[in-house]
Amino acid sequence: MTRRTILVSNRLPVTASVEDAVLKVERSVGGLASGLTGATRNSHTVWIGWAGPLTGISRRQVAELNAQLTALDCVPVSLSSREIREYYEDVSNAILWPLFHYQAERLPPDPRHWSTYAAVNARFAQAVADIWQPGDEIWIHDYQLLLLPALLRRRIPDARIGFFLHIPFPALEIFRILPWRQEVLDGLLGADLVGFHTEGYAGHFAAAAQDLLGAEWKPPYLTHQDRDVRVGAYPIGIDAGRFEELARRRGVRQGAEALRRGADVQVVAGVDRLDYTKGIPRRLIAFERLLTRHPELHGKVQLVQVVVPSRTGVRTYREFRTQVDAAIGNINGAFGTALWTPVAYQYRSLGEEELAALYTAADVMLVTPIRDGMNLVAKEFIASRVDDDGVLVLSEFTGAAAQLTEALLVNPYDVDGMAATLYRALTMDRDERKRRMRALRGTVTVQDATWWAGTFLSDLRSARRRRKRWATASETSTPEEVQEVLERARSARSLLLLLDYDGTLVSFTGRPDAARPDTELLGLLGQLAGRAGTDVHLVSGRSRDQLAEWLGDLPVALHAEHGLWSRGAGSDEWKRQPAVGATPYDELATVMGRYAESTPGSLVERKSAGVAWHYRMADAALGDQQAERLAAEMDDLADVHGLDVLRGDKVIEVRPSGIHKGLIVADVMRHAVPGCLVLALGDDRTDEDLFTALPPGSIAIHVGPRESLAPVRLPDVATARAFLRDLAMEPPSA
Ligand code: GDG
Repeated sequence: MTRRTILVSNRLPVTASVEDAVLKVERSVGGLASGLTGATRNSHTVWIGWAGPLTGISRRQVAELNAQLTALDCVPVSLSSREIREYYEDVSNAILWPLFHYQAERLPPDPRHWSTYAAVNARFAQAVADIWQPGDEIWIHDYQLLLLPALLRRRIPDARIGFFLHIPFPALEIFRILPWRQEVLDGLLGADLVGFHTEGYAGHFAAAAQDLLGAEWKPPYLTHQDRDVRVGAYPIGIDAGRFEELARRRGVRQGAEALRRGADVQVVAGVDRLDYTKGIPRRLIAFERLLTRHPELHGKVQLVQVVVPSRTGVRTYREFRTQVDAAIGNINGAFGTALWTPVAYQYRSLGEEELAALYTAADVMLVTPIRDGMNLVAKEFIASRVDDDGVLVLSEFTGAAAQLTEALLVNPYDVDGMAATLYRALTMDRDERKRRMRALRGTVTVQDATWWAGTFLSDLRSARRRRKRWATASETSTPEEVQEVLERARSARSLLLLLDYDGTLVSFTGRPDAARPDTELLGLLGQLAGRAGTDVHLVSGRSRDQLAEWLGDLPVALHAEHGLWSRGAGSDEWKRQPAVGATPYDELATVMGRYAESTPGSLVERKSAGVAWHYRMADAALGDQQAERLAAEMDDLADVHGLDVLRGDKVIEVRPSGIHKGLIVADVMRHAVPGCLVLALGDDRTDEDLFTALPPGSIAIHVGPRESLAPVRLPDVATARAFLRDLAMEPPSA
């Protein structure tokens, strides 16, 4: 089965048009689409989203559109015009967009239509759930779908869900303004991985989740309501190769020449969607100030400002256009001559060659948003500069500023400073321009779209997941609490002890076969087994042979390989749990073998119903990193073969589904004295299965510092042994 990546975004990456009554549908190329082509080579991509407004489309053409979309692996979500108005324009673009860009004063006085936003998110959840199959990963995009991760988590608890926010995540004091802040956080925390462009945004999100939900933040994981959510920075990249290729085309070079109109005029370029976040008015004032301060530049410099129409349905955007038009008119009116227009203004979308021509013609690229998630224009300009020339003036309030440190960074609110920096850019010497541009090109061509999508998906696949609900780690139990449990156990007529071995009775050693029981332990187990009315069971992940060799002479029952095999006290005969499937040994051993080779100190252990990779002896950081990767790779195999992937203490074990330590409890209880007290001791996640399966009234004791369901907690192996020694001994007579 090929893995599928299901991408979900408000808009499908298609451009549909009806020309001369003929319907045309094309998949658009862009950062996301092209990045994914590179990153998902081994998986199949399906895209879910809205196909866009298609006014004038006939009923027959709708059917045709759907057929064409299917052929492009696109699944349309249909939205009514009311839904588009309320979910897309009113909530997404008129509330979330300004607030997340720190424009709180632009919020409507009475923010409304959250219910439509939630309903549309639910519709997207339905569309995803309809096509999701086990093994598929889901990658959700952007602020229109903030509730979708949790909605999907509820429907498909096992799905791997990633979310990426393309706009900034604001600082806590701004985010708190949102009336639906709680819903947004809950919504995002349904994902396994939440990605942002910068560490700054990721930190803001983590701060909000801590402050408003009480989540716990141990980078890179946020833990809330027993779920771990990985949070990180994944700066989006562009298809740099495409812009390099465009820049080399003859038509583009000619276009650039035409724009420059000879070497005498320096071109300053601005390319933006018409949006108040892009900083156009302040940029215009800065340009005007440059002309005022430097009359020698009159006739020698031209700002080519392309403004791409955007969100024409939102009132503030229409008003904003009027403002920009007027500002440009004023500059041209004040400074222009019959031969020179200071600002060449184009309110339209350019073709890709025209855009590339402008990027290559520009002496200076002005990218000065007052806030911008990343800003791709800055990166596209750099990628187009195959001549290693041109200066980028970049606002420090863009996500790109965190990455493109060789640009001339400006504070767009400091208009004087911006004018001075623009002057510096226009007069910068060639060596400095080239040095800076080469460094910028290094970043943009390496951290491109494929790198971005690849890093995100790889982290999504290896994000930590918990299988069950875990109680939060707390302090160890008080001496009084321990004493109370001890008394209960002592006074029970019959006692059934279920004891884990490694980490509970013996401390961990580098090699698994070095944890042989010492004489003290053998004596202690013998004493416990000899205690009146007491049955002792050892429940371990180890092999039958090892348990038999080490503990086979004791009158205790043994349960090997997490309960797959059991033998009674004093018996030599192992019984296998019925109904446990086969293991694809070779496939598992081959994959683990690769990790063993690339992780010095780690080793592969083949068990009778599984394979384990141990990395206790490996370098800790490398081992943990490799373990995450291996576990993710194993998760994929697990879906195909019906296997369980167990993340133990410095071990990843894979075995057929359905084997866990809890399995033995029912069996053991069938043969136990009715009414006996069950006392279980364990230290790792595999023991949590045992604790969960215990009959009511049992005592679960957790050993060590980890989180656990067990209400009683002992700090370490020594204390656990001391507890058992106290139990084995008769209480001193008063
Ligand atoms: C959001 C975030 C984040 C522009 N004019 C023309 C044209 N464009 C293309 C550019 C660029 C894209 O539009 C604009 O991307 P930005 O990144 O600048 O801005 P947003 O649209 O606001 O995008 C932003 C981005 O998501 C990705 O995560 O960087 O921060 O706001 O690709 O080339 N393309 C053509 N003609 C034009 O006239 N063909």
